[in-house]
Amino acid sequence: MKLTLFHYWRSSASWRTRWALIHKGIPFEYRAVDLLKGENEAPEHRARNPFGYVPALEIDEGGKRWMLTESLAILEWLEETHPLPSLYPGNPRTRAHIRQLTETINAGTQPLQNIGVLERVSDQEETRRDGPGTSLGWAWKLSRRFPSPTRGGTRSGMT
Ligand SMILES: N[C@@H](CCC(=O)N[C@@H](CS)C(=O)NCC(=O)O)C(=O)O
Repeated sequence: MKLTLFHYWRSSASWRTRWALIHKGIPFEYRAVDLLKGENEAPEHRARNPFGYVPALEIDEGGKRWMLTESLAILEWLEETHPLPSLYPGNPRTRAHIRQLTETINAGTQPLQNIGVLERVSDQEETRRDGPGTSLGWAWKLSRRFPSPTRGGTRSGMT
């Protein structure tokens, strides 16, 4: 089996897949997709992932190639195909907390920092231009715009 990871060095979603591959000692090739140059919008990357996101893992099983996207799906596939060393130490309660944290980051925080989101929603020219460099500050502001059922209807859950 040959694995090729399409990634970007500043991408947190890419980072967790690189970490898992290295933690498990699985050989793979890197192929950089420069998000700041818009290489993720190119047709060849859209063919790998129609959303134009990284990471994307190409899996070549004896000439039969398929793509897997979504970093958490990649982690789960790696865990099932290469169980040791596990990504999830401890007991079921500890593992549940690890999954809780990953979900908080993956679904609740990271999407607000995406270049595409920043370009569309920011009312600050600097934020639109510098995107990831100012994204945490912008994510904070954005999170305060939306009501949250868990915080008395005044803030989002991430604050
Ligand atoms: N839920 C996806 C998120 C992937 C994602 O948002 N990747 C970002 C980099 S961390 C990206 O490719 N952004 C490009 C853009 O916003 O145009 C995953 O976990 O793989």
